[in-house]
Amino acid sequence: MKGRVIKSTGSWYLVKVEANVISARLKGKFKQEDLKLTNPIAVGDWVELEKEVGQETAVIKDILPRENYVIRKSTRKQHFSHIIASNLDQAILVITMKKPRTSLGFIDRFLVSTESYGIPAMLVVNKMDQLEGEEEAEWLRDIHEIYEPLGYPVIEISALMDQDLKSTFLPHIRGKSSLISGHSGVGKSTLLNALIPEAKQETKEVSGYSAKGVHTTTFAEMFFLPEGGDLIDTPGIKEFGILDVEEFELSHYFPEMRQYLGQCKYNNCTHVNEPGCVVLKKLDEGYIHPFRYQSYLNILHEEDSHR
Ligand SMILES: Nc1nc2c(ncn2[C@@H]2O[C@H](COP(=O)(O)OP(=O)(O)O)[C@@H](O)[C@H]2O)c(=O)[nH]1
Ligand SMILES: [Mg+2]
Ligand SMILES: [Zn+2]
Repeated sequence: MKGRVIKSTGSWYLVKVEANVISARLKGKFKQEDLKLTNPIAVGDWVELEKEVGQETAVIKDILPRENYVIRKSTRKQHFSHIIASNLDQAILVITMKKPRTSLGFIDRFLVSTESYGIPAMLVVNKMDQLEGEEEAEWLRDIHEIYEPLGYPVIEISALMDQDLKSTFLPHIRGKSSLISGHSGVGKSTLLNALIPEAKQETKEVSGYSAKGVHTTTFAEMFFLPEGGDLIDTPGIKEFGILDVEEFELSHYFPEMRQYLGQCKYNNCTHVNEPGCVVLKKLDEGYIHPFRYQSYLNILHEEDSHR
């Protein structure tokens, strides 16, 4: 039989097979794509399983090819990665203006990583009920002005009190498999509980100034929407890795630069200071947002230091 992994707890996996959830374990080793992985199976994987004789449990015999996946570089093993989730229709970043404030740089890293996996992304601004003052309004305006023209939807919600969650947010997630991420404290668990009462996720008050790191769980878990589709929560996961790229390829993951690629004088142009660079020209002309270009440079230099 075939099923989809909804939770991994180390050696046991919960697998949804039609309307049932079955505990399953792995037997044997699987050949994995080209990746060096610290975990063989991830939430979202479709697997082939077999009931164990005389038991409620099952054995996972095979993993079906992954349509896509999101990884994090392993902190323990060099050149190894940890698969966070797979077979996603989209990735949702929940962001907030304050408590905690999500920086544009963090948003850009998220979007570059989802671009590198080929997964569509959207931004959900939560805690709209707390937005006040001109500086905050400006942050929100920037978010809309920068990201919407690039093709990333931006929607505004108040997970804690939104009566309209079902009309504003649900249409974006119904029938899809969506990964939810964002800093700790932005309201991911609150949002899950509002949409899926059975999720019963623990929510944590954000206390103090930099309370970004209070984690309750560290395993990704899939929850099913009553209206169809699922949400995958990634508690404790700060950010994803970017798939390995050469320097001159990073701009492929910036939609506003992608359209000019191949037009620079040098075909391995990194758009930093090369003569005849079309990206730099478009930046000057105002077609590329300076904040985005700054993020591009930051990521270029960070990735460089990892080499
Ligand atoms: N004012 C306000 N507070 C919210 C909203 N959504 C979540 N919170 C609060 O923010 C805190 C962190 O929420 P939680 O769901 O635990 O965040 P998570 O770490 O992303 O899962 C909790 O105290 C929530 O009650 C919202 O829309 N408005
Ligand atoms: Mg949470
Ligand atoms: Zn260039």
